Parts: sequence; C-alpha cells; structure tokens
Amino acid sequence: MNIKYIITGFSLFLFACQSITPPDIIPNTIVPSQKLITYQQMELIGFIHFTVNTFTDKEWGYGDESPETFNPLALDVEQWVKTAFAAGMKQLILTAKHHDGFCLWPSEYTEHSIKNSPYKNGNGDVVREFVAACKKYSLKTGLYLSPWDRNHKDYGTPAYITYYKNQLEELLTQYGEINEIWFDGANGGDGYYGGANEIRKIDRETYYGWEDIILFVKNLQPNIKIFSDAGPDVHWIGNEKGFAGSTFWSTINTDSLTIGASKTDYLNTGDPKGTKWIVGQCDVSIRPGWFYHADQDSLVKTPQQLADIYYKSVGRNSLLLLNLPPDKRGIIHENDVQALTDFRAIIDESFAKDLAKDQMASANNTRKKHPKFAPSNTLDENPITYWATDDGIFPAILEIDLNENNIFDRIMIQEPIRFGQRISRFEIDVIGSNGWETIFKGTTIGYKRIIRISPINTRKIRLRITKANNTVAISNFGLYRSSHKEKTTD
Ligand code: FUL
Repeated sequence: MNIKYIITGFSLFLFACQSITPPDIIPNTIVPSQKLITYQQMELIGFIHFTVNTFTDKEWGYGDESPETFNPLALDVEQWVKTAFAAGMKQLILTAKHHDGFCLWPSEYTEHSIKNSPYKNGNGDVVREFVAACKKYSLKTGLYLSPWDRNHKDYGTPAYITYYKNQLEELLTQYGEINEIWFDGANGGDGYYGGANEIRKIDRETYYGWEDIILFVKNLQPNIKIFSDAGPDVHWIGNEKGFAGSTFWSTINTDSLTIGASKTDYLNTGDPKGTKWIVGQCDVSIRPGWFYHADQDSLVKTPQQLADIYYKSVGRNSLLLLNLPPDKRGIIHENDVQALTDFRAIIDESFAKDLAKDQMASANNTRKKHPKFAPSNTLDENPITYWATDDGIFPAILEIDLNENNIFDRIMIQEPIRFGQRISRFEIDVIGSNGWETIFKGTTIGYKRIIRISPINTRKIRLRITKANNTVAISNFGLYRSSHKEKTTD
C-alpha cells in the first residue's frame, strides 16, 4: 500500500479519536503535583515522640539530661510499626531529635546521643531500626529534627546552623528514602546550651535561613515532602487538636507565612486566593502530652474521640497525623493500642458499604453530553473518573436515586483535585414527603469531604453546587450508614 494512504488513514483515525473523546476540563492555575496527590491519599499517618523526656517525665527537656537517662529495657520498634499499620496508617514520623537535643541516632557531630546511652551499650541506632521496621510493613518514613536545640552550646549563632545542616545531611543520606521531614515552630527560650543556662532568642524570619535549608534538603532527597507552618509542601493546621477548618482550601499564600510565626487562623482555613498548593496536616496526640507520662494512662483519647478527630481532619480535606508515644519500656502502651484498634474498627465499619455505589446518577448538565463526564462516574469509587458540567453552569446538580429507601448518616464527596480545588458553596437535599428538603449547607470539598448527619431514610439525594471558581467536577460521591456516635472534643 502507498505510504501516503497509510499516513492519511492514520491521521483520519487520530482525528476520529479526538472527536470521540473530548479533552479533560481545563485545570486551575494552582494544582497539586502528583507527588502531593499521592501524599494526601495516605490520609492517616502517625507520629512517634520518644527521647529522654520519656524517662524524665517531661514534655520539653531542658537540654541538660544525661544520655544515660535513655534506657528502654524492652524497646520494640516493630511493635510501633505493627500498631500503626493495623490502624491503617501509611507513614510514621519519628522525633530523631526533639528540643532537648538528644539524638536517637549516633550523630557524628555531638556526644549528646544514643551512643552515650545504656541502650545496646551505646551501639544502638533507633532511626535505623525505625526505617527498617517501616520498610518491612511498607510504611513511608518521616523524621522530625527540631530546629530548636536546648543542649547545643552554639544555639543562636551561625555555627549551630552548620551543625543543624550536618545533622540533616546524616539523616537524609544514611537511611534511604525519607518521605517527609518535619520542622516545627517552637523556637528559642531558656535552655542548657552547653552549660550557659540562659535564655536565647532568635529572629524567626532570618536565623535559620529556611530558604537555603529547604534547597539543601530537596537536593539530598528530591522526593521528600517538607512540613512546617509555612510549607513548602505540607503545612500545619494551626492547632494541636487535629482539626482543620470546616472551610479548608489546599491553596495558600506563602508570602504571608513564616516558619514559626504563621497566623494560626489562616493556616486553619487555607486561602481560596492562595498562590501555592500546600497540603494541610492535622497533628494531635492520642494522649494529652506528646511524650509518654504514666499518669496519663487513663487519659488516652477514646475511640469515639479519635473518630471525631478523623472527621475533622481527613473528612475536611487534610491529613491526620496522630501521635503514639512509646512508654519507658519502649513500646506503645496497651491502652493506646486498644483505643487505636477500636478507632480503626469504627472507621472500617462506618465505611464498609457505599450505598450509592453503582446506583442511578443523573445531573442537570453533563459536559459536552459526553460519557467521559457522565454523572455515573461519581459512583464508581474511582478517583480518576469524574462528572463535569459545561462551563459556567450554576447550580450544578448531581442527583442519586438509590432505587429504594435507604438509611444513611455519612456523605463522602471528592473533587478531582488534579484539576485544582474549585467548589466553595454547596447544599445537599433529600427527597421527603414534601419534596426536596435541604439537610446540609457547606463550603469547600477538596480531596475529600465527609459530612455527618443524623440518620436519614430516603430514596433520592442531590448535591447542589452553587459556587465554584471554575467548571464543576466531582470524582466521587458516597453514602454510608455508620450508626457510631463520636464524642466531640471541640
Ligand atoms: C511542637 C513541639 O513543641 C511539641 O513538643 C511537639 O513536638 C509538637 C508536635 O510540636 O512544636
């Protein structure tokens, strides 16, 4: 056959394909990278606070603790990881160094570390054990290296920044892939500082040279996600209760953020006009303290409280970072394990069956009237497929017919965030004896929004989106019957 005909035939074929499948909706200017989408999909991650404080019964060590204090007699890092894995956590973050300056790995740059502790006669390395155990259970690993160091003699001078970077280099080059590095904002104050026993204040804006540190970290681990109260990849939610705002945008304006000095209200809601996509992360401890204290054994959060926190973090477009502090033995206490196991059971039971799955979906508008954008795409539990309207359609209405009356009390909605976060106002109606009745009014949705309502018995439900910054698109819509009652800690 003549080559010309083959080429013409092929071009016609390509043209036909294009006219058959329309292109995706046009993305917003600010969209997450695939790396951040994958990060957000972890949803539930864990924190491990463990250091000399565990043995001195403190929350913030002063920095003068002898390394001899660190003496766990039954340390079982795998028990931490197994516990986290069973709870459905996808990543664990370890305090490699907290404010007291004690290092859980044998750093070359200080004597204030595990190498001078009784643990394994000074030959132990908890960071290494931690990384190996996480790998065994396919959990991602994160490390927390406190920028504030109450032990180091040079804290407050440029020499400490060199020390800090040296330690970052050790942690990010000797332990394989680290998925997240955690920088907190507690900074400067009184401390031991090599025996000076004084107050040292630093300028939060300039002292650390964060821009340089961020480049340094990314250069060592290009895939790492950096957490702080200013990002650049993941940001603090503005409180330590584990709650995101009921309006929460994954976009935020970094010009108004400073590590250690960002406005908490702003962090709690994000910003619809934000110039960067930064994932929200809600940190909270399973106990009142971040470190283990025996007198808090009876104060472990109940499974119902943990479930409430889950709805206010994962259910509000953020990640939940839940702290599980090992005790003096070096294991996560039985009470914490029990609470966590029961919390997981509540979540698993609550979302075991999606009543909307594969039911009838219709809409007041389907983009280009094409199946690629069909309303039924919202009921397939596939995050890639989505329903979209033509541009500028408000309200955009998605209606689900359950075929018969059903009772549900949880509604889960997801936007296909690879195109950006769009929706800023929506309502949910159900059909009753007097026609449509509004049962919920909300603002943002984002990656995932879970709405809790009193159990309702109905056959039809609709989502009415009245405001968005771009064409409406929804990837998933699910209905569940939980029948669990959470205990609100608001
Ligand atoms: C804060 C610290 O001061 C607390 O001790 C704890 O580590 C928490 C997660 O971050 O900044």
